[in-house]
Amino acid sequence: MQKRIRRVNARTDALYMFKKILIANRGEIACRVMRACREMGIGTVAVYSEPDRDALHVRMADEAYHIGPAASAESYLRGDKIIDAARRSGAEAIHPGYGFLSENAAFVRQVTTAGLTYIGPPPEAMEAMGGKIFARIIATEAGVPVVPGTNEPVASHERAIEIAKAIGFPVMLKASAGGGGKGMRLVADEVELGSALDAARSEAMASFGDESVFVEKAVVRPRHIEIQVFSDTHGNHIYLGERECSIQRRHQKVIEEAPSPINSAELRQQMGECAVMVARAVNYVGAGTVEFLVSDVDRSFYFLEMNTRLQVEHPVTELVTGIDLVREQIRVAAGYPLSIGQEDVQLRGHAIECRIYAEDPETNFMPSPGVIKRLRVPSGPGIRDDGGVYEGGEVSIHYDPMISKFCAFGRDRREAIDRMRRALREYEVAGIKTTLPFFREVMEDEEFISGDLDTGFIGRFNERRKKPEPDQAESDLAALAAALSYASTNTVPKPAASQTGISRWRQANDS
Ligand code: MV4
Repeated sequence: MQKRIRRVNARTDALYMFKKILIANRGEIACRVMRACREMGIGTVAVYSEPDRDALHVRMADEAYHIGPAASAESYLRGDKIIDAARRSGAEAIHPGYGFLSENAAFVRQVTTAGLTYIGPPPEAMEAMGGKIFARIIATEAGVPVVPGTNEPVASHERAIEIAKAIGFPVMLKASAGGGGKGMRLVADEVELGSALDAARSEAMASFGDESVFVEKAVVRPRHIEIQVFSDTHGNHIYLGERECSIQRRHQKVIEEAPSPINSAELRQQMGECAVMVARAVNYVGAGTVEFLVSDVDRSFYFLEMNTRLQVEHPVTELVTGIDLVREQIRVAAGYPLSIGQEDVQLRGHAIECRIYAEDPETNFMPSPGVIKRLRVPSGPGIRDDGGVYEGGEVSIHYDPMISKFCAFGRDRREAIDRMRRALREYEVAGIKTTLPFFREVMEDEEFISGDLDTGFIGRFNERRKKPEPDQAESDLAALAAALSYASTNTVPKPAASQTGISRWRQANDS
């Protein structure tokens, strides 16, 4: 029986609370973290690159420090500059947000060596979950189901054929150092296996500098369902329900919801307890997400990976549990026990999130940077907009072109969809193209409304819209056109020699 968690109220507990936190990020997540700090009476420090000088997160912060030029490698990825800003500002803790340095164990060690508190998991937990094969081994040893396959890389065609025959086709080849689908190949039979293995290994080497590839049994028509876990420094580990994240485009989540439409209390408990076993196995601390593949055939589920950071889509979990995950992150980092126990977690209603981007759905989602000439964000019951922009502000071509994560909450999925439809019609952004029209169409789509989702949804939806994804070369040309048209009407700093608009955009979108 998990020991009862001592409930503490931040205002009465003798434990210390930070007075000032530096947010080592930008955009909507930096603004989101600052809102939690504000509610807790904690001072906020922003860091910004040159193009972000007038960004919303800089305006919101109590103080802001310039950390470098546009290139992330010279700014938001420069741990030394971020720590220097923390020292100069007197910040006692650093919140990494997501992306950038949020899963960089070396940065965590730099922060703690500098005498600061890192708001996130210990570096050892990050490292344990960073490698796909090692994560599989840990999950297996924790008694969590993983997809049948190998726990060591396969190097020869013969070995790959031997394994594939043992587990049965179709199989999935995956890069050990990879993620986000890079270096992944679905193989239907023995004839394709040799060439697929060569292709997967060369892509893995090109993407990650590590050509090792392992083999798994392919889960047919999988759903991507992930469990939010939370652990503190007192040995408490809980799960906060699941998120359905099967609607993805090029392995980037587009729409997320909580709970999953397959919403089974039994499946939730089974997956939640498995997720907690993984967290416990790596002595996790803080907010984490354990991803699973769920077979739409028999609801069997398999551990995919664990993300050792706060996720983009955390708002849908907050909406159905009523828990502020960033507030819990800050409290746990300051040494407080979790403010709730597993028996206190109750899910209520249904939440849907749309990731609204400055991209043009009519040109295969090419970036559409520029000045936001008009911005009207809807409100009303059950609406939440986690935005990082403002009217008159600019969406930079240098970073992920997210406008906001737009959520609708209802007593059930039907009400959440109705609310999202109404609100998306009211949402106005002028001066740049956005993915709003795409989401308005999805909310009318019968397959989406049915809730019978799997990772193939976007492909089928585009077919229905008669907008199949053109080949990469065509979309590269469109990206170049978008970048050039933007450059012709705006002063665009010369991109770093190593980066072009296309590769920057692709890095942001294909990671
Ligand atoms: C799989 C799979 C089917 N079977 N593994 C995609 C990236 C990485 N998260 C793992 N992925 C997959 N792994 C096996 N054994 C199908 C996918 C997959 C996928 C998974 C989750 C969300 C979207 C996806 C899109 C395509 C393929």
